Amino acid sequence: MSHISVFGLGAMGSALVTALLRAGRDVTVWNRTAERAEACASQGARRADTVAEALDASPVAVFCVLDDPAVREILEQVPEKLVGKHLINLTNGTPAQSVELSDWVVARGARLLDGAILVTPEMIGHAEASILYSGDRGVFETTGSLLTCWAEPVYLGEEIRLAAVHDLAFLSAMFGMFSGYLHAAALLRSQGTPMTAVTPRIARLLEAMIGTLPETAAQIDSGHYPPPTSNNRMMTSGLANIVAGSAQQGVRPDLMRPVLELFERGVEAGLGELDISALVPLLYGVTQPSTN
Ligand code: FVH
Repeated sequence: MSHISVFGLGAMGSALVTALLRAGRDVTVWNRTAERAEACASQGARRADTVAEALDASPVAVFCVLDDPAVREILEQVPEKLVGKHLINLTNGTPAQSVELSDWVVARGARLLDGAILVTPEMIGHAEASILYSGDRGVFETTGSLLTCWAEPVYLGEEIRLAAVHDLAFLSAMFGMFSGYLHAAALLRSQGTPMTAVTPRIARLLEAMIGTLPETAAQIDSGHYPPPTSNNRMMTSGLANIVAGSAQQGVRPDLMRPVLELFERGVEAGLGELDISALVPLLYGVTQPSTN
């Protein structure tokens, strides 16, 4: 399957096309704003004027657009063209949207592999990049040689929602780090400290904390929480100081208050002498996962 059509030529879609062209693939591209296809065309991709033309061009169609409703909007233009197609959706979405899209395309005779890209566009094609996949195993197996043009392909299983759940979880870890850093920046700037001066030290602290994650993961999985060196009660006190101290510096504590509330709930639940791993059960089971 050396022919492939790519829908969506934003930062990520364009990077996917460049990697395919470098690997010698025949690539047809379509983008809602047609002018954006020019850069890919100048690299050797064939430009399709319509969704139908792009779908006709290849047995495999890749989607990398803003969100899943946009994918659906594209496909709804030509549902009759989907019969027999292998679709790969690399668009960020929710687990329910993955299930809904899969049901919709399968009912129209196509097969769907869902993907979660774990890197930024400039890392596509590099050895350390990986993309997680779930859904139709046959699509994963028959398109394997093209998936490796982009990143290490990791197949999670046939349940279509798996890639979306992993995607959102990995992004949560990333946004948690970014939001902490943004709060730190506001606090330090309130005192006139340049971020460039302190960021190397912040990065060293974060790297040290990242080193503790495998141990935290083992505790979360086993539900066994050995006595920690840094307990939740002590950290609750520190978090309360962050919230109060930020307000004193004129900094909105909005990003940190929910973290303090979680730790306070943990202490109230009798988890004060344990490690952060013991707080995870307080975060789930609030509602049943939805099935569509
Ligand atoms: N860029 C990144 O760092 C991350 C890395 C991890 C994966 N994400 C996801 O990839 C999807 C695309 O992201 P992107 O970076 O390419 O996004 P943009 O550069 O903003 O391009 C958006 C493209 O989506 C098209 N589009 C938007 N709405 C529609 C629609 N209703 N119908 C058809 N196409 C639509 C847009 O078209 P246009 O504005 O040029 O006409 C762009 O092609 C995304 O899910 C990330 O979460 C990227």
